Amino acid sequence: MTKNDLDQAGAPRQQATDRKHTMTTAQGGPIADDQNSLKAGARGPVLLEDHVMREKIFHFDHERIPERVVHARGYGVHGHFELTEAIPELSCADIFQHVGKKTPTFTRFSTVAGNKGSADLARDVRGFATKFYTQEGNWDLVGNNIPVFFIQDAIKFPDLVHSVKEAPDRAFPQAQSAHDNFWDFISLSPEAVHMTLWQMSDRAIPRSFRFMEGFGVHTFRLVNAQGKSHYVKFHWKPRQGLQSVVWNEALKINGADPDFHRRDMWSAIDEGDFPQWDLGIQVFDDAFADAFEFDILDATKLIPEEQVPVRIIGTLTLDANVDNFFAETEQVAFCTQNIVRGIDHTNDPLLQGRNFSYLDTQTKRLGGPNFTHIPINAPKCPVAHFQQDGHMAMQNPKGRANYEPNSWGKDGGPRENPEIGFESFPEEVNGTKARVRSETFADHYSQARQFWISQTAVEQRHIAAGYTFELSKCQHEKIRLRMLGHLMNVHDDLAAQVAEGLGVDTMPDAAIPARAPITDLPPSDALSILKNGPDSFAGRKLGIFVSDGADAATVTALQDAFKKEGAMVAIIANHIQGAKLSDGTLLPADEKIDGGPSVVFDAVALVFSQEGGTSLAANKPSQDFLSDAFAHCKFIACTQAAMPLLKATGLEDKVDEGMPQIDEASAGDFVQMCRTLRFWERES
Ligand code: HDE
Repeated sequence: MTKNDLDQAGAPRQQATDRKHTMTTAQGGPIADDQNSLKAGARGPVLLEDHVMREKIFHFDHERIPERVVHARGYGVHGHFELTEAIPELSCADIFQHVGKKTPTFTRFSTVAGNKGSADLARDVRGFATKFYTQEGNWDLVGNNIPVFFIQDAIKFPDLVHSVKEAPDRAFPQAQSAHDNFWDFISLSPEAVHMTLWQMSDRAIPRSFRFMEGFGVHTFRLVNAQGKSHYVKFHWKPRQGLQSVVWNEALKINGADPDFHRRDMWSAIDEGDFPQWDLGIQVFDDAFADAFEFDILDATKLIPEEQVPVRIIGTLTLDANVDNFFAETEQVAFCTQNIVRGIDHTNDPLLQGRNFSYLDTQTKRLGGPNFTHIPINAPKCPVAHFQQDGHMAMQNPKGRANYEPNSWGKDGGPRENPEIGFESFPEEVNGTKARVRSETFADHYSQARQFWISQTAVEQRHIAAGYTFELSKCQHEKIRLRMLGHLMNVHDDLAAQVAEGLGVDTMPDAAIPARAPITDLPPSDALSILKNGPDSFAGRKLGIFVSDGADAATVTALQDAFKKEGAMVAIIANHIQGAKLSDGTLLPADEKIDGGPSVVFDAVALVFSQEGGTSLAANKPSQDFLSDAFAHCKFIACTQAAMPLLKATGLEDKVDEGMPQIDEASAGDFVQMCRTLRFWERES
């Protein structure tokens, strides 16, 4: 380093040697010194004249834009949608016409309640919003990972969100629903009961964005070229299969890696393991809608797949991370009213309210009406209109005409086009103007019960435990009991388990239902996570905990077998520099044991030498690693030398079939075992 590379105080300067790499001001002026402000004398006052420093700090001061009111914490990824089955008979939308057609997309996953910096594993609904840049304009499918919603009418949305977010006086709790305000509101809003069963299930703590479903939630319309309409519900089915974590694991992941979900998505895409979802449609007509037990405009209800099968018509592949988080993920502006010809809205009062809210909120967040000029929001098809000016306008009409009709002929700018222009489905509408809720929305418990009876025993236990945990965080008994009164209308077993969990001896009165629940709806396998798991370990992560002297052949065999399966493998050791294996090689570690707890892996292997195993047994993080993996029903492969650690953790007599002995020869068997993801038998 020459003297020229250091500033007066000895700090290193990195200097450009050509114009291309030269740092400039926002006005493009090259900057000579980015280390020091302009002063009157070396120890003198800083001068107001310093335009370089002032501009830099001014811009920094304005870096923040309002975070989203809900769904503030999110993660966006580029991709494309490919049509695998054309549906011109149902919709004239451009993207649905030709098999093989690829449409670029941008998808943002999110939690709902937490602020922008909150932890990923909050118990919460996940947003699943996709912008399709179609040739006939942008279509935004702004959905969630749960197919129903808490409320039926948009006018209640601010109340719902206020109740779940931090209380105005104390500004906590944030990013969680386990508190009085939330359950107070919910227990006074019976329409929300069905959604809370989903929210208390492991659906609300997904293992990864890659392993969850997505749903458009509302009933939409598909309209074909002849103007014929069908109703439709949209589904995203992950090709990776469904998977969630367990609650105790979620709590610990939030501490170990609050960025768990975004890191997972980033790493998978970075490594070329592109997640895929099939787009499915449930299509039905007025006859079905009239015969269906519930109102198809009620967003607190779903249509069981057994009643209307999901037809797969295309695949979404997420294949590129963003270049800049702010420019893309933060500035992307999803709007439910962004629809294209061939897709239309219905009268779902929640959807109608959303169609106002999203445009309104983008104007506030992004500062003006020209947010469609930002590249991530700009359509990738021709855009022509007479909208002009406003904050940060990038594209204004050219030429003299900025109105229509005009008599300037070809120079007169764009004209309407009835041939390809958007047409609303001409639904007949009449009625008395009134603030009412349709009586067909009055059933609040039947589908909640159907959801409950569709779950495996493991999942039912988790749901009851979810309610127990959350309601135990409510300090007011009346709220706990009021909620219990609703659960009694869902299912006796659920109510009994939660009552036991809360320590309630005398059951409260059941809530009075607005309409008597239907108690004989059949179970639906599609509603269970565990019945829809993957059949491989691909996309999952194995943690191999190695000690010094560990058998190199076993480690290599595990690495090879799991990589062949399409899984990720991480090495954990007592030191981040790595462990010296039996063959004398140094295997670098991805994590030091203290920072690589088993909760961030799907399965683990303990590959120790005799000496290494004895010394690690006394180490608290190693004990936690094993005892958590055991408690969370993970598959745990152990070398014989892991016995001292099992002993230290109190597990020596509890070794079960989910804890096989591992050596070079059995690595393949361990992969096979891990395909079922967890050894649930341990839990029961
Ligand atoms: Fe949203 N919702 N929402 N929502 N929502 C927003 O829009 C709103 C609802 C959903 O990654 C906001 O840009 C109202 C249902 C997702 O950028 C806001 C109502 C579903 C995202 C808004 C609902 C959703 C949002 C906040 C009741 C599932 C994140 C910032 C009528 C189908 C999109 C923003 C992203 C975001 C309003 C209900 C999904 C305030 C009024 C139901 C995935 O406009």
